[in-house]
Amino acid sequence: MEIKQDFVELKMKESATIFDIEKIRKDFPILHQNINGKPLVYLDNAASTQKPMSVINAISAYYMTINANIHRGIHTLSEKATTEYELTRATIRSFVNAKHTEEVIFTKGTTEAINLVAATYGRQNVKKGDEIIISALEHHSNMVPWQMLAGETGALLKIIPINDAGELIIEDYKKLLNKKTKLVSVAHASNTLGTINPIKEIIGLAHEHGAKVLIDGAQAAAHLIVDVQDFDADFYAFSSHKIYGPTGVGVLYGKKELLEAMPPYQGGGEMIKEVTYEGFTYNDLPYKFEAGTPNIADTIALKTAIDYINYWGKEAIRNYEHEILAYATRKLSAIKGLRIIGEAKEKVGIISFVLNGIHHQDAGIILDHEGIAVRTGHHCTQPLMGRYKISGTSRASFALYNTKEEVDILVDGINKVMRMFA
Ligand code: 7TS
Repeated sequence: MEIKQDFVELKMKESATIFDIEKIRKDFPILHQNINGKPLVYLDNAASTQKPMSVINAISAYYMTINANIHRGIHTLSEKATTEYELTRATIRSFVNAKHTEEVIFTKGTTEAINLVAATYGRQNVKKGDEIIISALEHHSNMVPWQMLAGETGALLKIIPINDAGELIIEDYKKLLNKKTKLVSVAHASNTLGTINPIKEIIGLAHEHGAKVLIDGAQAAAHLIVDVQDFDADFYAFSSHKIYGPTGVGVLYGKKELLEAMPPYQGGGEMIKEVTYEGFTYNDLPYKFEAGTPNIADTIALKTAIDYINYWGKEAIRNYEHEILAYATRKLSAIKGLRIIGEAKEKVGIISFVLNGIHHQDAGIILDHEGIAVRTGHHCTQPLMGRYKISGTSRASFALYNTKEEVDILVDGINKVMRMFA
């Protein structure tokens, strides 16, 4: 409650004064430590973000005060846990602007959310000769489930190509669409290139052909405004651990009429209405898709993570991260022998780069010696590496707590790598 009041007051002021980077950094205890004798510079946020103290506290508060199984017990603790758990669902409804709370399904993460759609909607609706469209920049999580479905059903998987900057070629996408297209599944933002895809246009075009669209929002949910009704997305998936929340929780948004028509994903407790020795009937949404005891503590703490994002405001976060991205792009571009992979006009705070004649793994190890955490490798986008004829990249990815000073440390680190291999 206090935070909400603060937020309203802060909202009145200009965004520069709202976005208090000193205070934000203090909220993340993990940032204040030395790694290999150097202050930690954490630039692997696309893999997983760090957690503010409020989220860490929410997890222990749950176990210390209300731990009990949900939706089952009549006793007080069970009721309290259920209320808190369902409060996260309601918070997510508003976070993504879904029309109905029961359109929010909890999963383990983005990966499970996509697999759920492929295994239920996919198996029910995709037949031999049908077509599924994904893009060239998808994470393996938004590629392999569709390859599996295509293999199982005899459907054809088509790929939207990208230009050298890493942007989807929409004219080519239009040519891939036809009345056999059943599903289109693309990332809101690329984890390797940072490209923000024009998802509203992509969805609109698919709908003209009667196809449904899943948006993989793993790299967008913490950084961009998500409005599933405005996008007209049929499905939207994201992971808690990439939006300052705990690991082990994800979200699948789906349009109510689609979710209602889909068969359940897994069988077990909670997803049933009635069971006899002969069979069962499904429970209502959203429980139909939530068999078994879920990750209660972390789901409850996810609400705190969303409160944290809302406190600072998505727009302020986007503006700040954009400034860091622009600064880092300028600084890294000036390094001789460094090539940025992914130069789309619209990007989230992700910069992949290769260094002339230096393996990304060697670069990563030396940067780690300097206390700098970057991700190296193919970033679960192996086909995309093939598209650029490289084996991998080093990737710096930014979150709301990163600073220009940290970018300067990264630049010094890269210069050191270059000197060592000169
Ligand atoms: N989709 C995208 C676009 C992603 O970036 C990731 C994870 C996933 C799906 C899978 O999410 P999960 O939470 O289910 O694992 N991306 C990364 C990354 O870029 N580095 O580590 C994980």
